[in-house]
Formats: sequence, C-alpha cells, structure tokens
Amino acid sequence: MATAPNIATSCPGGNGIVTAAANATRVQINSGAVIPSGGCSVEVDVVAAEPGNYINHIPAGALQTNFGPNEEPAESPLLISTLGYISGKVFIDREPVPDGIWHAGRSTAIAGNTIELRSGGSCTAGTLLSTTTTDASGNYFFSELPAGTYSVCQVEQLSGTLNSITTEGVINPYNGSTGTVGSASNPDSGTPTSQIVGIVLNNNGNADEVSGSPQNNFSEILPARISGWVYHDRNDDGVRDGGEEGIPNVVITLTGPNGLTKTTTTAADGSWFFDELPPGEYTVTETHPDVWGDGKDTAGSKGGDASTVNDVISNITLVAGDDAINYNFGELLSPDMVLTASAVCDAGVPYVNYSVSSPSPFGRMAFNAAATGSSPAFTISWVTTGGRLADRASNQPASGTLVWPGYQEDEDHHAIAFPGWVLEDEWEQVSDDRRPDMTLVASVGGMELTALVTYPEATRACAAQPSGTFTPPTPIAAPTTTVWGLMLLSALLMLGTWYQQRYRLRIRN
Ligand SMILES: [Ca+2]
Ligand SMILES: [Ca+2]
Ligand SMILES: [Ca+2]
Ligand SMILES: [Ca+2]
Repeated sequence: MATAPNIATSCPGGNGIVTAAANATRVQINSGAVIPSGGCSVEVDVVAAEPGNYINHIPAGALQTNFGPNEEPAESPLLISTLGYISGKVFIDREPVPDGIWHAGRSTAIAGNTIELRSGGSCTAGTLLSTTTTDASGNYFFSELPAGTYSVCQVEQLSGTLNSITTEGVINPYNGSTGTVGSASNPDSGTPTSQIVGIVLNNNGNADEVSGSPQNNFSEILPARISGWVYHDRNDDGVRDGGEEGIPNVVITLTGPNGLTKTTTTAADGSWFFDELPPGEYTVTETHPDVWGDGKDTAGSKGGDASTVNDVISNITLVAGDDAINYNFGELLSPDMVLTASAVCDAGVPYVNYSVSSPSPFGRMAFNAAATGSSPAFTISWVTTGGRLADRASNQPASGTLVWPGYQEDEDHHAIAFPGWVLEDEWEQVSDDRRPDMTLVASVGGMELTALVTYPEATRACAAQPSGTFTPPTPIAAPTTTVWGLMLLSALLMLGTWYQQRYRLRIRN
C-alpha cells in the first residue's frame, strides 16, 4: 500500500468503510458494511520495492465476507517501472468557488475523455506519441516514458461542461532524477480545449531511472444559466401574475466576470435567457421599451440587487450549475398615451380617423420614436364585439384614416361592398359582426391601446355627412371580377344624392 493511501470506493458508506493503512498488505471493508447486489469496488494505490510486472491475485476463497468467501479468483495487473510517467485526472469541480482540486464525494469523474501525449512543449506543434482515454475514475496515465519534454493535451471539452482550472502536476523524482512541471492553460483558440505543456522528465544518469509527473489535472464545471421576463405588470406589484402578458423584442444585456458581455432580446412571450455561463457575479440590464411606462424590477431565485438602479439587477452571484430564474422587469401602460378614434362617412364611404397621442414629455418621446422613421411602428387591428379579428394593418403611423373593414370599391372608386349589406338584385341588409360597433386596437412595442368605434350610419352608404375636412387614404384594390349591373349601380351612384335616395333599402329579418 502506498503511503497515505488514496482510497476510493463505490460501496455504500463511502471511503470511511474501508481500512487501508500505509505499507499494509491488506485492505478491509469494515464489519457491518453492506455490499449491494452486483457488487461494488474498492481502489487503492499500491507500491512495490522492485520494478517489474506484477499480477495481484486473489485466489478463490481468500476474500472473506459475512455471506461467505469469493467463489471465483480475481486478478489485477500491476506494472512497477522506474521509467517516467505522466498522469492526472479529468473531473467536474462542483465547489461553489471552483478550486480545480478533486474532492472525493463532491467532484464527479469524467470517464472516456481523450487525452493526447505529445513530444516537446506544444500541443499544436508536438508529435503525437500516444492517445488514451480516462478510466471510470477519470484517471489517465502515460507510462514507460524515457527522459524528455512532453505535453498532455485535452482534445475535447465534454459536452455540457465549461473549462475550469487546469493544473500542472508535480515531479516525483526517482533516485535523484529531476524534472520541471508543465505549464497549464485553457487556450483561447480552444484547440486543444486544455493543455499542460512542457513537462520535463529527466533521468538520473541512468536511462532507466526517470522522474514521473502525477496530478496533471483537468477540471471542468457545469455552466450556469439565468433567465427572466419582461412583462406587463397590470397591477404594478412587481410579481408576474397569471394574465400578465410578456413584452417581446426588449433588449437585455448581461455583464459578468472577465469582461463578459452578452445581449439578447425577449421572445414573443417576453422571456429571455443566457446560458453557458461561467461562475461569477453578474448584472442584468434592461433597455427600457420606450412606449411603456416603467414598472418594478425583481431579482430572481439566486438573489441580487434590483433596487439601486432602475432597470438594472446587479450583484447576482452564480455558481457552477446554477439555474437562476425569474429576473423580471415589469412595465406599465404608459399612463399618458391615449388612442382616440371616431367614425366618419365621406362620399358614402365609412372611415375611422384614429390618433395615438400623448401630452407628456415621456409619452411624446415614446410616441415619436414609434411614429417616425422609415417604418412607422403602429399596428391597427379591428376586433368585433364578439372578439373576432376582422382586419389588421401593420406599419401604420401614429394617426391616420382607415376604411371600415368590409367596404370595397372597384377601380373607379365606386362602392361594391359594404359591411352588413349584400347585393341581390337590390342591396339587402344582413347581420354582420363588423357592425355596429368594433374595437380599434393600436399596438406598439407590445402595448395595446383600445377604443370603441361605432359604424357611422346604419345605412350602407352612411348617408349622413360629417362636418370638417378630411383626406381619404389610398383606395383599396378593387375585386378582379366586374359585374355589369354593379358598374351601372356605381355609375348611378356618381349622379349623387338624388339617386341614392331612390334606392329602396330592405331590412331582412
Ligand atoms: Ca478542460
Ligand atoms: Ca403583477
Ligand atoms: Ca423598465
Ligand atoms: Ca424598472
């Protein structure tokens, strides 16, 4: 047994159930321990006085347990060499502050990770001498090395982990041989993901007696994640309650350790996240969406300071593997943004004039930001009293005029359809959810303003003329099919009010 034996066991109860003393020749699992079905393993370091190839042999019957002796013999090979070696471990460091040190019971071994041994002091320039993979305990081992300079190179990062501390090993001399520890790093290029280069193993004048270098360790960490929402805090309590919708397209910036800066925008549901984060202290900053009134900000599951600076949540400490949620920015309807809308009739055509406005400086700024530029930002929707979306126009200015949905003209701007009227030999009124009332919804930056508007007149031609001046919008494209009777009707309509009064309008039940 090696001095200060390095014990590891998968048996229930952990390392404490194993007795293995320095220089002893015997390992014991203490009385009272339970061996699970399928067995468990005990690992210890062993030493030998003379170099050579040994087979550790446990004959049948030599292993005594309360349930009887082992029925089959067991063998484990052991090579004792005075040539050089380089070894180490690959593992997940789960300490709150990662230290790159293997902690039995807390760290997790990474098995099957590929490690290359290259000649000289570079993982990119050195000749590949050997490749191995870590065993179930995360250990790798290159042995039988002559004196020389070597580098060990971790080729790939285990999926789902981030680089943490890579540690150069120590030099174990043999009979006065010397050596120099390597230089550990995680190259910025990512090729290889981690390396310990320039490990010098010297002999002592005898080519067969070379120093070794154990504990060249690669530690990794689980990344952290942080997420939250930007939402309409309808009751202004700083809590994202049911029915409080998210606000999309809001810019969120994350700053963190070592100059880390990341930016994202909220999704359609108002959510945002950053992942693959190293441990450290973070700050989340919201770029406040102009058209909204500002609401309360709240730190989430891993704490932080949401009260010192508006729209900033700072002092968020993330440790490896953390999933920090609910870092939320609540917003309010801009109190001084209003939508006004009124229905008008002009030359027999039903229109709505709408306007989004604001008397206050903040509101005007928001309003101007949305209303100007190459693509005005307002979306105007028509919603029936039954909740049906009847029409929608995007990229509209903050004020304008829209034709009532259901009205249509031909290419000569003659009316060929009205909401609630059908032409069957003569115009007949039918039920239509686009009349008499509709809700006009102006949407901008995720905020919705609404106004109820009433069809200007119950007649198809909305005959009562409004007062004031009015500029009609660009005509709507006419249907492709032209009906002769319809054209005649249109021609008659052009003759004016006198003809309009001649049409009999029949109300159908
Ligand atoms: Ca690594
Ligand atoms: Ca709320
Ligand atoms: Ca805000
Ligand atoms: Ca705020």
